[in-house]
Amino acid sequence: MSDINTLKTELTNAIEAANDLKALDDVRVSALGKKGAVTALMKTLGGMSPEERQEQGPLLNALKDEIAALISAQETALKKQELDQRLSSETIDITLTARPEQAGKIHPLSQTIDELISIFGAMGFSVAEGPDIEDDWHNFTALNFPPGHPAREMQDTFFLPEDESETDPERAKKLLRTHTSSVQIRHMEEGEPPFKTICFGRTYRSDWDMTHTPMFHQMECLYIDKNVTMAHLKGCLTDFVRAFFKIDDLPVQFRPSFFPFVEPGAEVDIGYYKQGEGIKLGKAPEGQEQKWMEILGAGMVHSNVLKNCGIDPEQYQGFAFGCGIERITMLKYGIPDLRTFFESDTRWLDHYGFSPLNRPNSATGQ
Ligand code: FA5
Repeated sequence: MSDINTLKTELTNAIEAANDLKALDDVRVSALGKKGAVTALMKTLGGMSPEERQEQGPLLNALKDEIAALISAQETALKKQELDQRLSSETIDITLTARPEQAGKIHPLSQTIDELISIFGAMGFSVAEGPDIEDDWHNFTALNFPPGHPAREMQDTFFLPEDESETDPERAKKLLRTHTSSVQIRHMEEGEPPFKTICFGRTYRSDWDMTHTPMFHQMECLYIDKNVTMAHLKGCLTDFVRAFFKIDDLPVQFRPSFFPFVEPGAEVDIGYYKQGEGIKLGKAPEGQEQKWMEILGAGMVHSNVLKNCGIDPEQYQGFAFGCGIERITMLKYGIPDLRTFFESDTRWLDHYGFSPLNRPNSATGQ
Protein backbone atom coordinates (compact mmCIF):
# COMPACT_ATOMS: atom_id res chain seq x y z
CA MET A 1 0.00 0.00 0.00
CA SER A 2 2.78 2.38 0.96
CA ASP A 3 4.54 1.49 -2.31
CA ILE A 4 1.43 2.51 -4.18
CA ASN A 5 1.06 5.79 -2.28
CA THR A 6 4.71 6.68 -2.71
CA LEU A 7 4.58 5.97 -6.43
CA LYS A 8 1.37 7.96 -6.76
CA THR A 9 2.92 11.00 -5.06
CA GLU A 10 6.07 10.74 -7.18
CA LEU A 11 4.16 10.44 -10.43
CA THR A 12 1.70 13.22 -9.53
CA ASN A 13 4.62 15.55 -8.83
CA ALA A 14 6.35 14.54 -12.07
CA ILE A 15 3.16 15.15 -14.06
CA GLU A 16 2.69 18.59 -12.53
CA ALA A 17 6.34 19.44 -13.15
CA ALA A 18 6.19 18.46 -16.85
CA ASN A 19 6.07 21.83 -18.56
CA ASP A 20 5.93 20.71 -22.17
CA LEU A 21 4.35 17.86 -24.12
CA LYS A 22 7.67 16.05 -24.61
CA ALA A 23 8.40 16.03 -20.84
CA LEU A 24 4.84 14.83 -20.18
CA ASP A 25 5.22 11.99 -22.66
CA ASP A 26 8.43 10.91 -20.90
CA VAL A 27 6.48 10.72 -17.60
CA ARG A 28 3.73 8.69 -19.33
CA VAL A 29 6.28 6.17 -20.67
CA SER A 30 8.03 5.93 -17.26
CA ALA A 31 4.67 5.20 -15.56
CA LEU A 32 2.42 3.38 -18.01
CA GLY A 33 4.83 2.25 -20.77
CA LYS A 34 5.87 -1.42 -21.20
CA LYS A 35 8.68 -0.98 -18.69
CA GLY A 36 6.91 1.71 -16.62
CA ALA A 37 6.65 1.72 -12.84
CA VAL A 38 2.87 1.21 -12.72
CA THR A 39 3.11 -1.58 -15.32
CA ALA A 40 5.83 -3.25 -13.23
CA LEU A 41 3.58 -3.14 -10.11
CA MET A 42 0.66 -4.57 -12.13
CA LYS A 43 2.90 -7.46 -13.16
CA THR A 44 3.51 -8.39 -9.46
CA LEU A 45 -0.22 -9.32 -9.21
CA GLY A 46 0.57 -12.62 -11.01
CA GLY A 47 2.88 -13.76 -8.15
CA MET A 48 0.43 -12.92 -5.32
CA SER A 49 -1.86 -15.28 -3.39
CA PRO A 50 -5.54 -15.00 -4.33
CA GLU A 51 -6.32 -13.07 -1.11
CA GLU A 52 -3.47 -10.58 -1.67
CA ARG A 53 -4.51 -10.18 -5.32
CA GLN A 54 -8.10 -9.44 -4.28
CA GLU A 55 -6.85 -6.66 -2.03
CA GLN A 56 -4.06 -5.21 -4.25
CA GLY A 57 -5.80 -5.60 -7.65
CA PRO A 58 -8.39 -2.81 -7.22
CA LEU A 59 -5.80 -0.49 -5.65
CA LEU A 60 -3.39 -0.95 -8.54
CA ASN A 61 -6.13 -0.53 -11.15
CA ALA A 62 -7.27 2.69 -9.43
CA LEU A 63 -3.65 3.97 -9.44
CA LYS A 64 -3.33 3.22 -13.16
CA ASP A 65 -6.61 5.03 -13.97
CA GLU A 66 -5.77 8.01 -11.80
CA ILE A 67 -2.34 8.47 -13.36
CA ALA A 68 -3.80 8.15 -16.87
CA ALA A 69 -6.45 10.78 -15.99
CA LEU A 70 -3.85 13.16 -14.55
CA ILE A 71 -1.66 12.81 -17.67
CA SER A 72 -4.64 13.50 -19.96
CA ALA A 73 -5.66 16.60 -17.94
CA GLN A 74 -2.09 17.91 -17.99
CA GLU A 75 -1.87 17.27 -21.74
CA THR A 76 -5.04 19.34 -22.34
CA ALA A 77 -3.68 22.16 -20.16
CA LEU A 78 -0.29 22.15 -21.96
CA LYS A 79 -1.91 22.19 -25.43
CA LYS A 80 -4.10 25.14 -24.45
CA GLN A 81 -1.07 26.95 -23.04
CA GLU A 82 0.86 26.32 -26.26
CA LEU A 83 -2.06 27.63 -28.40
CA ASP A 84 -2.47 30.73 -26.21
CA GLN A 85 1.24 31.46 -26.58
CA ARG A 86 1.08 31.07 -30.38
CA LEU A 87 -2.02 33.26 -30.67
CA SER A 88 -0.46 36.03 -28.63
CA SER A 89 2.87 35.90 -30.52
CA GLU A 90 1.59 35.46 -34.12
CA THR A 91 0.02 38.34 -36.06
CA ILE A 92 -1.73 38.37 -39.46
CA ASP A 93 -0.62 40.92 -42.00
CA ILE A 94 -3.92 41.94 -43.57
CA THR A 95 -2.15 44.29 -45.99
CA LEU A 96 -0.67 41.35 -47.94
CA THR A 97 -2.32 40.76 -51.35
CA ALA A 98 -4.50 37.64 -51.45
CA ARG A 99 -3.21 34.57 -53.28
CA PRO A 100 -4.96 34.33 -56.67
CA GLU A 101 -7.66 31.68 -56.67
CA GLN A 102 -8.20 29.61 -59.81
CA ALA A 103 -11.91 29.95 -60.59
CA GLY A 104 -13.59 27.56 -63.02
CA LYS A 105 -14.93 28.93 -66.32
CA ILE A 106 -17.81 27.91 -68.55
CA HIS A 107 -16.61 26.71 -72.00
CA PRO A 108 -17.68 29.10 -74.82
CA LEU A 109 -19.62 26.25 -76.50
CA SER A 110 -21.68 25.64 -73.35
CA GLN A 111 -22.25 29.38 -73.09
CA THR A 112 -23.49 29.55 -76.71
CA ILE A 113 -25.77 26.52 -76.21
CA ASP A 114 -27.28 28.16 -73.11
CA GLU A 115 -27.77 31.41 -75.04
CA LEU A 116 -29.47 29.53 -77.90
CA ILE A 117 -31.75 27.69 -75.48
CA SER A 118 -32.78 30.96 -73.91
CA ILE A 119 -33.46 32.64 -77.30
CA PHE A 120 -35.43 29.70 -78.74
CA GLY A 121 -37.06 28.95 -75.39
CA ALA A 122 -38.52 32.48 -75.45
CA MET A 123 -39.94 31.67 -78.94
CA GLY A 124 -41.64 28.51 -77.60
CA PHE A 125 -39.19 25.83 -78.81
CA SER A 126 -38.28 22.83 -76.64
CA VAL A 127 -35.05 20.80 -76.70
CA ALA A 128 -34.90 17.35 -78.37
CA GLU A 129 -32.07 14.83 -78.23
CA GLY A 130 -30.77 11.96 -80.36
CA PRO A 131 -27.86 9.47 -80.36
CA ASP A 132 -24.34 10.18 -81.69
CA ILE A 133 -24.19 6.67 -83.20
CA GLU A 134 -26.78 6.63 -85.94
CA ASP A 135 -27.88 4.31 -88.69
CA ASP A 136 -27.98 4.96 -92.41
CA TRP A 137 -31.78 5.35 -92.33
CA HIS A 138 -31.88 8.24 -89.84
CA ASN A 139 -28.74 10.03 -91.05
CA PHE A 140 -29.33 9.68 -94.81
CA THR A 141 -32.19 7.69 -96.34
CA ALA A 142 -35.09 9.12 -94.32
CA LEU A 143 -33.63 12.56 -95.07
CA ASN A 144 -34.15 11.90 -98.78
CA PHE A 145 -30.53 11.05 -99.64
CA PRO A 146 -31.13 8.27 -102.22
CA PRO A 147 -28.69 5.29 -101.98
CA GLY A 148 -25.50 6.05 -103.90
CA HIS A 149 -26.45 9.72 -104.30
CA PRO A 150 -23.37 12.00 -104.47
CA ALA A 151 -24.88 14.20 -101.71
CA ARG A 152 -23.92 11.44 -99.25
CA GLU A 153 -20.29 12.17 -100.06
CA MET A 154 -20.72 15.88 -99.25
CA GLN A 155 -20.44 14.77 -95.62
CA ASP A 156 -17.35 12.57 -95.24
CA THR A 157 -18.71 9.89 -92.97
CA PHE A 158 -17.09 7.74 -90.27
CA PHE A 159 -18.73 4.32 -90.74
CA LEU A 160 -18.85 1.77 -87.92
CA PRO A 161 -19.11 -2.06 -88.07
CA GLU A 162 -22.60 -3.24 -89.07
CA ASP A 163 -25.06 -4.37 -86.43
CA GLU A 164 -25.49 -8.05 -87.35
CA SER A 165 -28.60 -8.45 -85.21
CA GLU A 166 -30.47 -5.95 -87.44
CA THR A 167 -32.32 -7.41 -90.45
CA ASP A 168 -33.07 -4.10 -92.22
CA PRO A 169 -29.80 -3.20 -94.06
CA GLU A 170 -30.41 0.56 -93.67
CA ARG A 171 -30.67 0.20 -89.90
CA ALA A 172 -27.80 -2.31 -89.69
CA LYS A 173 -25.37 0.14 -91.27
CA LYS A 174 -24.00 2.19 -88.34
CA LEU A 175 -22.12 5.50 -88.48
CA LEU A 176 -21.25 8.56 -86.41
CA ARG A 177 -23.94 11.09 -87.29
CA THR A 178 -22.71 13.68 -89.77
CA HIS A 179 -25.36 16.24 -88.82
CA THR A 180 -28.08 16.76 -86.24
CA SER A 181 -30.77 16.54 -88.96
CA SER A 182 -31.05 12.85 -87.93
CA VAL A 183 -32.68 14.06 -84.70
CA GLN A 184 -35.52 15.60 -86.77
CA ILE A 185 -36.32 12.14 -88.13
CA ARG A 186 -36.28 10.42 -84.73
CA HIS A 187 -38.41 13.17 -83.27
CA MET A 188 -41.01 13.06 -86.07
CA GLU A 189 -41.09 9.23 -86.08
CA GLU A 190 -41.74 9.13 -82.35
CA GLY A 191 -44.33 11.87 -81.94
CA GLU A 192 -47.34 13.55 -83.49
CA PRO A 193 -47.24 17.00 -85.16
CA PRO A 194 -47.03 19.90 -84.44
CA PHE A 195 -43.28 19.86 -83.70
CA LYS A 196 -41.36 22.89 -82.46
CA THR A 197 -37.95 21.74 -81.32
CA ILE A 198 -34.27 22.58 -81.28
CA CYS A 199 -31.52 20.07 -80.82
CA PHE A 200 -27.81 20.39 -80.01
CA GLY A 201 -25.15 17.78 -80.28
CA ARG A 202 -21.82 16.45 -81.43
CA THR A 203 -21.48 15.62 -85.12
CA TYR A 204 -18.60 13.90 -86.93
CA ARG A 205 -16.94 14.23 -90.33
CA SER A 206 -13.56 13.29 -91.70
CA ASP A 207 -12.26 16.89 -91.85
CA TRP A 208 -9.29 18.71 -90.26
CA ASP A 209 -8.08 22.28 -90.75
CA MET A 210 -8.43 25.74 -89.13
CA THR A 211 -12.19 25.82 -89.70
CA HIS A 212 -13.01 22.07 -89.71
CA THR A 213 -12.53 19.40 -87.04
CA PRO A 214 -13.52 15.71 -87.12
CA MET A 215 -15.90 16.30 -84.21
CA PHE A 216 -17.90 19.51 -83.97
CA HIS A 217 -21.30 20.63 -82.72
CA GLN A 218 -24.44 21.49 -84.61
CA MET A 219 -27.74 23.03 -83.74
CA GLU A 220 -30.89 21.99 -85.56
CA CYS A 221 -34.24 23.76 -85.50
CA LEU A 222 -37.49 22.13 -86.66
CA TYR A 223 -40.96 23.64 -86.88
CA ILE A 224 -43.79 21.56 -88.39
CA ASP A 225 -47.42 22.58 -88.22
CA LYS A 226 -50.36 23.38 -90.47
CA ASN A 227 -49.76 26.54 -92.56
CA VAL A 228 -46.06 27.06 -91.78
CA THR A 229 -44.47 29.01 -94.63
CA MET A 230 -41.09 30.29 -95.81
CA ALA A 231 -42.07 33.64 -94.27
CA HIS A 232 -42.05 31.99 -90.81
CA LEU A 233 -38.60 30.58 -91.56
CA LYS A 234 -37.27 33.99 -92.55
CA GLY A 235 -38.81 35.70 -89.52
CA CYS A 236 -37.61 33.10 -87.04
CA LEU A 237 -34.07 32.97 -88.45
CA THR A 238 -33.71 36.73 -88.66
CA ASP A 239 -34.91 37.17 -85.06
CA PHE A 240 -32.57 34.42 -83.90
CA VAL A 241 -29.37 35.77 -85.49
CA ARG A 242 -30.12 39.34 -84.42
CA ALA A 243 -30.79 38.23 -80.82
CA PHE A 244 -27.75 35.96 -80.76
CA PHE A 245 -25.27 38.50 -82.14
CA LYS A 246 -27.06 41.32 -80.25
CA ILE A 247 -27.23 43.51 -83.40
CA ASP A 248 -30.78 44.78 -84.03
CA ASP A 249 -30.26 45.61 -87.73
CA LEU A 250 -27.86 42.77 -88.62
CA PRO A 251 -28.36 42.19 -92.38
CA VAL A 252 -29.55 38.64 -93.19
CA GLN A 253 -29.58 37.21 -96.71
CA PHE A 254 -31.08 33.95 -98.07
CA ARG A 255 -29.40 32.34 -101.10
CA PRO A 256 -30.92 29.35 -102.92
CA SER A 257 -29.01 26.16 -102.13
CA PHE A 258 -29.39 22.38 -102.22
CA PHE A 259 -29.88 19.98 -99.31
CA PRO A 260 -31.77 16.76 -100.20
CA PHE A 261 -34.07 17.08 -97.15
CA VAL A 262 -35.48 20.56 -97.90
CA GLU A 263 -37.29 22.13 -100.85
CA PRO A 264 -36.74 24.99 -101.38
CA GLY A 265 -33.37 25.07 -99.66
CA ALA A 266 -31.27 28.09 -98.75
CA GLU A 267 -27.96 29.11 -97.33
CA VAL A 268 -28.19 32.00 -94.93
CA ASP A 269 -25.57 34.73 -94.77
CA ILE A 270 -25.09 37.55 -92.31
CA GLY A 271 -23.60 40.91 -93.22
CA TYR A 272 -20.19 42.22 -92.19
CA TYR A 273 -17.70 44.83 -93.32
CA LYS A 274 -13.98 45.43 -93.05
CA GLN A 275 -12.74 47.45 -90.13
CA GLY A 276 -8.98 48.11 -89.98
CA GLU A 277 -7.22 44.76 -90.18
CA GLY A 278 -10.31 42.87 -88.99
CA ILE A 279 -14.01 42.58 -89.72
CA LYS A 280 -17.13 43.77 -87.96
CA LEU A 281 -20.55 42.11 -88.12
CA GLY A 282 -23.38 44.43 -89.13
CA LYS A 283 -24.62 46.83 -91.75
CA ALA A 284 -21.75 48.43 -93.69
CA PRO A 285 -21.50 52.22 -93.13
CA GLU A 286 -22.17 54.53 -96.14
CA GLY A 287 -19.47 54.14 -98.77
CA GLN A 288 -18.19 50.78 -97.47
CA GLU A 289 -18.77 47.46 -99.20
CA GLN A 290 -21.36 45.17 -97.53
CA LYS A 291 -19.84 41.70 -97.31
CA TRP A 292 -21.62 38.40 -96.59
CA MET A 293 -20.66 35.35 -94.59
CA GLU A 294 -22.52 32.01 -94.71
CA ILE A 295 -23.58 30.75 -91.30
CA LEU A 296 -26.21 28.08 -91.81
CA GLY A 297 -28.34 25.88 -94.06
CA ALA A 298 -32.12 26.07 -94.04
CA GLY A 299 -35.27 25.27 -95.99
CA MET A 300 -38.82 23.93 -96.04
CA VAL A 301 -38.83 20.27 -94.98
CA HIS A 302 -39.09 18.09 -98.12
CA SER A 303 -42.42 16.27 -98.57
CA ASN A 304 -40.50 12.96 -98.92
CA VAL A 305 -39.00 13.48 -95.46
CA LEU A 306 -42.44 14.08 -93.96
CA LYS A 307 -43.78 10.94 -95.71
CA ASN A 308 -40.79 8.89 -94.46
CA CYS A 309 -41.82 9.87 -90.93
CA GLY A 310 -45.51 9.03 -91.45
CA ILE A 311 -46.66 12.67 -91.73
CA ASP A 312 -49.12 13.77 -94.41
CA PRO A 313 -47.43 16.61 -96.37
CA GLU A 314 -50.85 17.75 -97.63
CA GLN A 315 -51.73 18.70 -94.07
CA TYR A 316 -48.43 19.60 -92.47
CA GLN A 317 -45.45 21.62 -93.65
CA GLY A 318 -42.60 23.27 -91.89
CA PHE A 319 -39.04 24.47 -91.89
CA ALA A 320 -35.71 23.29 -90.60
CA PHE A 321 -32.32 24.87 -90.28
CA GLY A 322 -28.97 23.77 -88.95
CA CYS A 323 -25.72 25.47 -88.13
CA GLY A 324 -22.29 24.78 -86.70
CA ILE A 325 -22.19 25.93 -83.07
CA GLU A 326 -18.41 26.50 -83.12
CA ARG A 327 -18.79 28.70 -86.23
CA ILE A 328 -21.24 31.14 -84.61
CA THR A 329 -19.31 31.09 -81.31
CA MET A 330 -16.06 32.00 -83.13
CA LEU A 331 -17.82 34.86 -84.89
CA LYS A 332 -19.50 36.23 -81.79
CA TYR A 333 -16.51 36.01 -79.47
CA GLY A 334 -13.63 36.57 -81.94
CA ILE A 335 -12.05 33.13 -81.55
CA PRO A 336 -9.74 32.63 -84.56
CA ASP A 337 -9.03 28.86 -84.62
CA LEU A 338 -11.68 26.14 -84.31
CA ARG A 339 -9.16 23.50 -83.19
CA THR A 340 -8.46 25.38 -79.93
CA PHE A 341 -11.99 24.53 -78.72
CA PHE A 342 -10.91 20.96 -78.12
CA GLU A 343 -7.33 21.34 -76.85
CA SER A 344 -8.35 21.53 -73.16
CA ASP A 345 -5.88 24.37 -72.54
CA THR A 346 -6.94 26.03 -69.30
CA ARG A 347 -5.22 29.32 -70.31
CA TRP A 348 -7.47 29.41 -73.39
CA LEU A 349 -10.50 28.64 -71.25
CA ASP A 350 -9.50 31.30 -68.77
CA HIS A 351 -9.34 33.84 -71.61
CA TYR A 352 -12.43 32.89 -73.64
CA GLY A 353 -14.53 31.20 -70.90
CA PHE A 354 -17.43 32.70 -68.95
CA SER A 355 -18.11 33.18 -65.28
CA PRO A 356 -20.41 30.50 -63.87
CA LEU A 357 -22.13 33.30 -61.94
CA ASN A 358 -23.17 35.13 -65.10
CA ARG A 359 -25.42 32.70 -67.01
CA PRO A 360 -27.80 33.66 -69.85
CA ASN A 361 -31.17 34.65 -68.50
CA SER A 362 -33.98 32.47 -69.86
CA ALA A 363 -36.66 35.03 -68.99
CA THR A 364 -35.21 37.76 -71.22
CA GLY A 365 -33.60 35.55 -73.86
CA GLN A 366 -30.27 37.35 -73.37
C1 FA5 B 1 -25.85 20.42 -92.72
O1 FA5 B 1 -25.21 19.66 -91.98
C2 FA5 B 1 -27.34 20.39 -92.76
N1 FA5 B 1 -27.83 19.29 -92.00
C3 FA5 B 1 -27.89 21.73 -92.21
C4 FA5 B 1 -29.34 21.92 -92.52
C5 FA5 B 1 -30.28 21.58 -91.57
C6 FA5 B 1 -29.73 22.43 -93.77
C7 FA5 B 1 -31.62 21.74 -91.85
C8 FA5 B 1 -31.07 22.58 -94.06
C9 FA5 B 1 -32.00 22.26 -93.10
P1 FA5 B 1 -23.72 21.61 -93.68
O2 FA5 B 1 -23.07 20.37 -94.20
O3 FA5 B 1 -23.58 22.82 -94.48
O4 FA5 B 1 -25.30 21.39 -93.45
O5 FA5 B 1 -23.16 21.87 -92.20
C10 FA5 B 1 -23.73 22.89 -91.39
C11 FA5 B 1 -22.63 23.66 -90.65
O6 FA5 B 1 -21.83 22.75 -89.91
C12 FA5 B 1 -21.64 24.38 -91.56
O7 FA5 B 1 -22.15 25.63 -91.93
C13 FA5 B 1 -20.45 24.54 -90.64
O8 FA5 B 1 -20.62 25.67 -89.80
C14 FA5 B 1 -20.54 23.31 -89.76
N2 FA5 B 1 -19.51 22.31 -90.14
C15 FA5 B 1 -19.55 21.41 -91.15
N3 FA5 B 1 -18.45 20.64 -91.15
C16 FA5 B 1 -17.70 21.04 -90.11
C17 FA5 B 1 -16.44 20.63 -89.54
N4 FA5 B 1 -15.75 19.61 -90.01
N5 FA5 B 1 -15.97 21.30 -88.44
C18 FA5 B 1 -16.70 22.30 -87.91
N6 FA5 B 1 -17.89 22.73 -88.38
C19 FA5 B 1 -18.38 22.12 -89.47
